[in-house]
Amino acid sequence: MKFVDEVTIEVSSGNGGNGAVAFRREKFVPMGGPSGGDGGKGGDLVFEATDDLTTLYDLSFVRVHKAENGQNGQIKNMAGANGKDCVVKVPVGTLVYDLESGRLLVDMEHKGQREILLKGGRGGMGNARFATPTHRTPRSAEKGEPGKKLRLRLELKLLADVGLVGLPNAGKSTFLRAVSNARPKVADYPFTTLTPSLGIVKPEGLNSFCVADIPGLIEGAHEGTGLGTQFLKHIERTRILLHLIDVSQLDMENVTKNYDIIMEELRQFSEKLAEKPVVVAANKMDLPDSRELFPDFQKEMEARGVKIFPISGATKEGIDPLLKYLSQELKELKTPVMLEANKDEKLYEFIEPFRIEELEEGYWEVTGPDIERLVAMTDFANDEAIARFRQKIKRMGFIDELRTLEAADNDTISIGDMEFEYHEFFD
Ligand SMILES: Nc1nc2c(ncn2[C@@H]2O[C@H](COP(=O)(O)OP(=O)(O)OP(=O)(O)O)[C@@H](O)[C@H]2O)c(=O)[nH]1
Ligand SMILES: [Mg+2]
Repeated sequence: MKFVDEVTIEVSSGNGGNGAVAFRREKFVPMGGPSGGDGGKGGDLVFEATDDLTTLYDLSFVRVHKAENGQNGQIKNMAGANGKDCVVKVPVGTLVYDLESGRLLVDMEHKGQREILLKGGRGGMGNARFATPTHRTPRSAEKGEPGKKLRLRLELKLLADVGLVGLPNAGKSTFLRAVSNARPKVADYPFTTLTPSLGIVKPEGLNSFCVADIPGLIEGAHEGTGLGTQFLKHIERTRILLHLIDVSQLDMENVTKNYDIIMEELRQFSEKLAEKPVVVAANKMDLPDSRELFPDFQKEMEARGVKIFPISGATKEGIDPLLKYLSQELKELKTPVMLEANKDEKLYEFIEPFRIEELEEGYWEVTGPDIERLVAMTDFANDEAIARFRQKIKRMGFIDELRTLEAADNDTISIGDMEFEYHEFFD
């Protein structure tokens, strides 16, 4: 059974710290050598797949995740501290999409898988790095590289953790409504439920999990009686079966017989299903007849080594201990096999050369991560930094490209947040 749990979040990596401009102070020397340290690296934005989570429920509360910025460089050649990474934990089976383009970025398919989604900005170099034999007192440093930001859509294709089985009218849909956000139809006649539905259960302080409600089963279902077993395939990949039994209208003999009927139908359908851990919930315990019958039924089930809980989907009594038990059992069981993600789509990458486009006569827009980063990291209030900037863009082949495109002296060149006139790249 496919079920899509979805959430939109915003993530960013940390900015790199700025490089420092500083000079050594020595006795009787007013200005010693340059000693500005490098800025620290910004923290990475990392995704980690864990099987401690089975839904995206927890992620719907914290929508913004940001790694720490690197600290600025310091005097005395001290580098700024690196920013801490931000690790976003997601359930195994989470698909990470870029919200804007809709592209699949990463498929978090293995437990423990870690992916750096956004790299932190590089720290700017301090002025100590720019000293050369002919230029001993550089007065400029590099600014830190800005972190990156993305809006993501997370999609979890999961299988239900718990499958509800039982006779028609046992109260399966009522139970699902009582414990989750799902709203399946409930009515006092058999075969009310005709299609499966799923709900996410979030017991307080415990891991959330997913429960599937399917149509009721009756004797002979494996031969097609009632709605047959066509819906059992939906719970074949669940991890625990919760067998609901209405104990309000039966005597001891019939209640165990009903239990056996369902178990036999499951076995007839598949060995795999029959091998799953089964928990029994004696339902409708709010009714007096149920309370009378329960102690004997409990003994019988326990004698067979079956875990049993008295509950009422109507009044919700007894539900908390059951959910707690299921949540803990699920934590110990292996992760189910997840659905295959669409492997054809390309994974995320940040490799594009710069692109120059003449938006209108004399106005050029330049895009590309390398060149935008260079602009962001240059301190344009500083002549030395500007000189370095000019050298670098020349080496990138950027000036040649503009020349080929026949940019004119007073044309405007827009890069990132800055606008230049073409001649400024030279004089
Ligand atoms: N008193 C009492 N009635 C309940 C309880 N749970 C369910 N019922 C009633 O039992 C009837 C059947 O409930 P459903 O939840 O539709 O049962 P179901 O197992 O989903 O039935 P199908 O979908 O037909 O297989 C409804 O009239 C419910 O109101 C309970 O805990 N106590
Ligand atoms: Mg139902």
